[in-house]
Amino acid sequence: HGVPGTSKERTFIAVKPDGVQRGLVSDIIGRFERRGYKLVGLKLLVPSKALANEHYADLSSKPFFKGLVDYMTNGKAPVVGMVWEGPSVIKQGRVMLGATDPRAAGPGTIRGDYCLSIGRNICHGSDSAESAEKEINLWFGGKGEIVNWASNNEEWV
Ligand code: FUP
Repeated sequence: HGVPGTSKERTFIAVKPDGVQRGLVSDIIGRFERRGYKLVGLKLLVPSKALANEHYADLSSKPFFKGLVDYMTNGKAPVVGMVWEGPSVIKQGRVMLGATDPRAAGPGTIRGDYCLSIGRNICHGSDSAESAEKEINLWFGGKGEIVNWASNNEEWV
């Protein structure tokens, strides 16, 4: 899924339940659209425990792991999962999200503009080519869930 280092690079971005509850889905999608990235995957779901456990497998030994998985899966609000494509989208997606701890996130970033708590930091973005590959397969592994389409904003006059 995607070719890192090219215009076909892809990353997994999610609006977490607090971001959906707060009505920030359109803002977050809009920022990626206006930047010029291409939306190639989009779904609304309450993730299963199995999905959230696998998504955060690297953090399974952390004290906040159980609370993190519960917050993602308890169904009080769903998650919006997305795959975005374009040049340097993995790195720039993280820049657009801002630091994991919102208290360190700069103004103009999603977290820097909208939140203060690390445990409710609104959004997720893959942190490397390896995690993008893993997360896209995990969240969008079904046949036809990613759409390859030709956007018209890849070359300006
Ligand atoms: P990120 O790659 O930005 O998602 O950051 P991490 O993988 O380090 O953390 C994943 C999620 O765990 C964060 F989005 C929020 C949560 N977390 C906490 O709740 N407390 C912490 O001390 C660290 C992370």
